Order: sequence, then structure tokens, then C-alpha cells
Amino acid sequence: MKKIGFLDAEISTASRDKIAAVQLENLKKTLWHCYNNNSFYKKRIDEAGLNPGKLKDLRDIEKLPFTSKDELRENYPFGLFCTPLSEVIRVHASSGTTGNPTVVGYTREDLEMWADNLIRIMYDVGVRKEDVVQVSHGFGLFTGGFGFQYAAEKLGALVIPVSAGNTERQLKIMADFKSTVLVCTPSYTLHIAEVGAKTGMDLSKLNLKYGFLGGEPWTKSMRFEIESRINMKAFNSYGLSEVIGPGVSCECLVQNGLHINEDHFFTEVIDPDTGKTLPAGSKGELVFTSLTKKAFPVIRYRTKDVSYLMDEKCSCGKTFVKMAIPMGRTDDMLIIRGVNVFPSQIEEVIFKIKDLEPHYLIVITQENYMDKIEVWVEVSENIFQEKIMILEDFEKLIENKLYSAIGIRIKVSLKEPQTIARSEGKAKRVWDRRQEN
Ligand code: DLL
Repeated sequence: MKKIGFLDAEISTASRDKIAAVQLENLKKTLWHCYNNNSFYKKRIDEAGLNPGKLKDLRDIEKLPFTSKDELRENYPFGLFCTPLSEVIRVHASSGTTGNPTVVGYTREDLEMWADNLIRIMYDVGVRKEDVVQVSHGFGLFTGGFGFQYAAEKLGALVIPVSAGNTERQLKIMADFKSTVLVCTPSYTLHIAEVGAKTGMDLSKLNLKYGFLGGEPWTKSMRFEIESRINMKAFNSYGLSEVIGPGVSCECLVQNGLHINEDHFFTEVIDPDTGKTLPAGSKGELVFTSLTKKAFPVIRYRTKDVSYLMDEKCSCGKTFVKMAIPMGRTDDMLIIRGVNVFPSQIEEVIFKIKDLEPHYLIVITQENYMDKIEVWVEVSENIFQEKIMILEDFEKLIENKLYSAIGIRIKVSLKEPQTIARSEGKAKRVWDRRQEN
């Protein structure tokens, strides 16, 4: 592997003891800051009988209760801010389908810290000031666009704030401005590639080298699809508004697990049912505590994202712990006839099958009080010209593959190319029609 040097090597390649010591120091400061500046947190810390100054071990944090998205909503819009509003210079909000959005705030110092986290992620795989960064995330209350924009500017790169949408223009800019870095959701990246190929563009001639793709779950099979259509290395970038936005973790050149920026974020994985902390390697819900934020710190924030911590050395040389690619959210997990199914498990199977297009939709319905699960998936143009008989056989073959991977019967319905809706931001993979009757 190419050795390129890390930006903050002193901490990102430090011993585990050193990293833990920095985390403990920062945790104490964060707890004091919350205690002194917000009555919600003061009450919590008092009730837990915790003296932030006397914390001995990171695990003492387990004495504090979790913070949930509902609690953030109950304190809408600014109730959990820990600095005066006059110190806050930016807000973002996470989209909620129901109820109040969660509003997150940043002081000037927070914005610098956020940018520095993203710069570290980009620099450490090879992005430099000579690069041309196309930011195709939405700009607005979503953290994707502005987060990467400011970071790439601060790194000194040429940044194109093209935002999401207008796919032909994305491709024209990519070619004419010679973009070398693409920042986007994975599903929209695939759509851009598809439109490019359809218009006869030779995508291998583009200058793209690196993609930082995130904002939604995606699988290794999807990475394979993207990298084989666009000649770039596609890195999984993860984050959430409540914790900072993108920049919580990202893959390195090894592309096997996402290094968490541990000097800024302390991570636990818990059993979502019991709340018990799980050891590395055990799958559960990610819980984050911010260690350096000022305006909107979070303490033991339950993400509902499912992953596990990887307890192994990374050959890239970084010692920051890695989290596995998040496989989905506890609230997106489908329970079908008693079996837990994540959309990403279905994706992993169908993206490996030749002659299927990487576009699918999982449709859940109810018949006689029984849940039924079906997956619609597009076939490639040449297959669709074949006889219906062959398509039926093909459906059966896919159903069998899904059955042996997941353990339940999922009906497969093959669709004509270009019939499943594409997204410009986060893809919608599940259509739950159970409430329609
Ligand atoms: O999606 C922040 C972000 C923007 C991350 C751009 C990466 C790139 P929210 O809108 O608050 O923030 O949504 C956060 O999106 O809890 C996950 O469920 C999901 N998510 C984000 N990145 C990934 C990823 C941004 N790489 C929610 N893999 C999170 C799986 C992801 N899920």
C-alpha cells in the first residue's frame, strides 16, 4: 500500500493508552462544560452522583443515562445548547419525517473542529490542495454539503459547491472542471454514473480519484458497482448531525472498517434492548459522546445505527478504532415472520448477481394479518428482452439465493430498466404499505 503520511499522526497512530488518556481528559472537560451551562445536563450528572473532575476511567460514563432523539426533540429548538446563542454562528438540523427536527448548533470553534476532522479524513487518503472537490451533497440544513465545503476550502482545495441534483450538469462540471474528488451519497453517485453511461460519456476518462460517500447505508457490493463504473476509490464516510455531521468516521486506504476520530468522539456499542455495553466485535447500537464540542455537546447519544467495533490492528498504521460499515438502523430493521432483516442484507445479495441493475425497492404489505416482503429489482436491458419464462426462472434463482443468505422467503419481482425511482440524496429502499388497507 502507498504510504502517504497522516496529518495528525501523533494522535491517530498513538498507543491505546495515550488515546484513552486524551479521551478521559476531554470527557471531563465536556462534562464540566455541560454541567455548568445546561440545567438538563446538570440534573443528569447530579442524579448520577458523578463528579466530572473525579472521573478515573472512561467506563465511568456508564453511570450516566443515554440521550435519545426524543429528548433532543423535547428541547426543540435550542434547549440543549451549552453556550449562549450569541456564541453560536451556525445551525443545522436533521430531517425528521415526523415531529420537530433536531436542531444542532456550532460555535466558531466547533466549525473549525468539524472541518479539521474532515480534513484529516480526506488528507489521510491522499487529498491535497491541488485537488478539485465536487460537493454533490445537498446544501442547507443537511450537514453534508456545508460540512465538506468548509473543510475542503480550509484544506486549500478548489471546491465546487454544486449541491445535489441536475445530474447532467454534475457530469458536465465533473468533466470540464476536472474534478478529482466526489463527495456524495452512494445512491446518487450510482445514478450519476448511470446517466453518464447512458449519454455515451466515457466515465473512465474522468479525473476522479477519490469518492467520500455516505449519509445512508451502503454495502461492499455497492462499492464494487461504483468503483467498476467510475474509476475512483470510494470511501465510506459516516456521521450524523447530532454528533457533528460527516466526519465522525471514515474508511482509510485499506477500505475495511471506518476509523473513528476518537480524540473527538467516544464510542460505545450497546445492546439496544437492555442498554448493556457490548465488547468489541459484538453487533449492537452505536452510542456517541462528543469530547470537544461546545455549542451542542452530546452525552451517550443513541444513534439507532447498527455496527460493531473492530478490535484489530489496521495495516494503514492508524490506531483509532474502526467501526464496521453500519448495516442499517434499528428502526429500519424489518422483522418478517420473526426474522430480523436489514435492507443491506438484501442489497448485498442482489448486487452480486449478474444481469441485475443496482436499483431495488423492498415492498412490505400485509395479507390476512401476515407480513409479506417482496423486492423489486431492475434487470439489465439485454435480459429484459428475453422471454417471460426465463425471467420467472431468474426470479426463482434470486429468491433461492436470498433464502440461503437470510433465511426467509422473499418474493422477487423483476422490473424493466429505469422503472425504480432514483434519488438525489438519501435513497428510499423500503416502501412499507402495511398501513394502507
Ligand atoms: O447524514 C451526515 C452525513 C452526511 C454523513 C454526509 C456522511 C455524509 P443526518 O442527516 O443526521 O446526517 O443522518 C444521519 O444517516 O444516523 C445513519 O443512519 C445514516 N448514515 C450516515 N452516514 C452513513 C453511512 C448525515 N456511511 C444518519 N452508512 C445516521 C450508513 C449512514 N448510514
